[in-house]
Amino acid sequence: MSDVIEITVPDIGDFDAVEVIELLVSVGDSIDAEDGILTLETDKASMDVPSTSAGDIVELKVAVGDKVKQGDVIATLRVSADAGDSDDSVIITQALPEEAAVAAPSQADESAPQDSAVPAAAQPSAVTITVPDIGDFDAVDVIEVEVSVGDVVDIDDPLLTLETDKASMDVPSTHAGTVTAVLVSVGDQVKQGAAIVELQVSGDAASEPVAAEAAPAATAPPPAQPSEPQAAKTQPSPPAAAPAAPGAVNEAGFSTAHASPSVRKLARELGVDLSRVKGSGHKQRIIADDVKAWVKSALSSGASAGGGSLPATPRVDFAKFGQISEQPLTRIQKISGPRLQASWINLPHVTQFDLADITDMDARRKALKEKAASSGVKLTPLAFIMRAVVQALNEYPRFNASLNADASALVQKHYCHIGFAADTDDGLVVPVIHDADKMDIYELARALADLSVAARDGKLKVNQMQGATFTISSLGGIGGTAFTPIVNAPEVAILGVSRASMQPHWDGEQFVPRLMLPLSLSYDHRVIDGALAARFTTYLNQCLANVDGLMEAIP
Ligand code: CAO
Repeated sequence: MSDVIEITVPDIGDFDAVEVIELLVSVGDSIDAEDGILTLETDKASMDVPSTSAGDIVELKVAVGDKVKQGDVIATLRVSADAGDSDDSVIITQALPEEAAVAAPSQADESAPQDSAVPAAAQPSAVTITVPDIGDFDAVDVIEVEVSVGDVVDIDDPLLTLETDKASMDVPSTHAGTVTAVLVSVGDQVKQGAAIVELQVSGDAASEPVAAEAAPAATAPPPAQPSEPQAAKTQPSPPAAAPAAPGAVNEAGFSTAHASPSVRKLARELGVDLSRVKGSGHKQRIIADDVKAWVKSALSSGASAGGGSLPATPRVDFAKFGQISEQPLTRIQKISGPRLQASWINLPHVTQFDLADITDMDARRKALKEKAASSGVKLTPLAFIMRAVVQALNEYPRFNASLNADASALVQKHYCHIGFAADTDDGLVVPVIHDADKMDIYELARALADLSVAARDGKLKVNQMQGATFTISSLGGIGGTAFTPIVNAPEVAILGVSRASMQPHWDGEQFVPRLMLPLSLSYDHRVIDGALAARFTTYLNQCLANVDGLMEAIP
């Protein structure tokens, strides 16, 4: 047996609408008495509201931006029966069964006798909907809450939308019922198992949950960085690190940083990611001087590197020169833009151009095309190119690697997952063909077609956009003779493919027509030297020219 207690706002003086500026805990967190639950801010001060007891957070009743006053319930906490604290600011409301998945009954149910003779299944009961399996993410942003208290929902109705750096997905309801509590707000971060909504459902429905699967709401952008919380864990301590750009704060790390509200406020004002600051106070508490020292050192290291913030492009009032209209960027474009920019700024890019003779390859493709089509496979040059790329990556594994978080070591990947840029109405996405090295031409062609359709229909699953080790961007179906693709960081190279054209080739005695494929290999010069890049494209050309080698069965 355990008690659930309510934590309320204590006496905070003569304020009756104080803003919640930070949540310091999440549902499921185990906390000690006196641990901060949230930070409030008036126009004069900010303050942490501590927990009155040790226990596990069952529910957060407020979100950042809410206004609260003395006595408002901010969270519920499950405490062991003997740990309950009878402090004035907490009220013990009810005992809960041990099953965490079943939520506390709503206020209206509290009068119901606990030992009622009616079988439990026939009574309305409360069900807590949790975040289903969403892949390897442990801090996913809630970007939309689609229900409110009082709404009636059916099974599979979307409750909220989550967004990772690669995709957004709806979390559907596993039960039909009436929403009695919404436990998350836009801007919260959640992980698998986090409680998000409480429903009042009929007894029968409560016992038959439907397995929920997060459904992609839209497809996602190309350059994929490692997930931020992971990257943050391995970030070196300052002062070596550069200052975090505004918006680059690791919120999860920030909220758990050991710092007082005033220091947090200072850090937010200065755009300092507290998760990267080392505390010099008692028990490594971060004090104001640590934040200031971090800023100073970050600025000076930026200055000595000739860096500092980037110069801004000119702001122009376009309307001064004629009529204008504005079209908002799509969600995918808003996500992919900063990623592309980050790669462009952080990676020293070089592009190696080459021309591959694909005359024989294309003749073979055309010969096989109809037969392949009769089995439902559209055989485009890209499947052959992908097979050749796999062979080249096998020969030059440095292209199938990434730098680690502090760029001190090369992480060699012993798997081969090839991403390919796909053009969709909403922007560029990069589906990933996993274990491409284990596929023959036909399997690659089928995977390409299936993933392209899913990308254009906005139906790519999260794992279909993760884990690429190398990316191909083909504009061959459209045109052009060369381009400079941006590396899909943290990968170290990307192959751009332009449209093949028949060109005169001198065979030593005469000009002969050959079908030539333009290749543009962009690479991260920190990892790959120009000579290696030229060897890679030369080898790739040989693979493309050796059509029998491309068609060989995969061992
Ligand atoms: N040279 C000549 N013809 C080519 C070719 C090449 N390099 N690549 C493809 N083609 C031909 C195909 O054979 C096909 O012709 P048929 O219909 O007569 O057989 C036609 O062009 C169209 O091909 P496709 O584009 O439908 O298929 P694909 O497998 O080549 O490409 C995909 C699939 C998803 C990569 C492509 O559709 C796409 O979205 N490309 C755009 C990628 C992009 O935007 N990159 C830029 C990123 S950087 O900003």
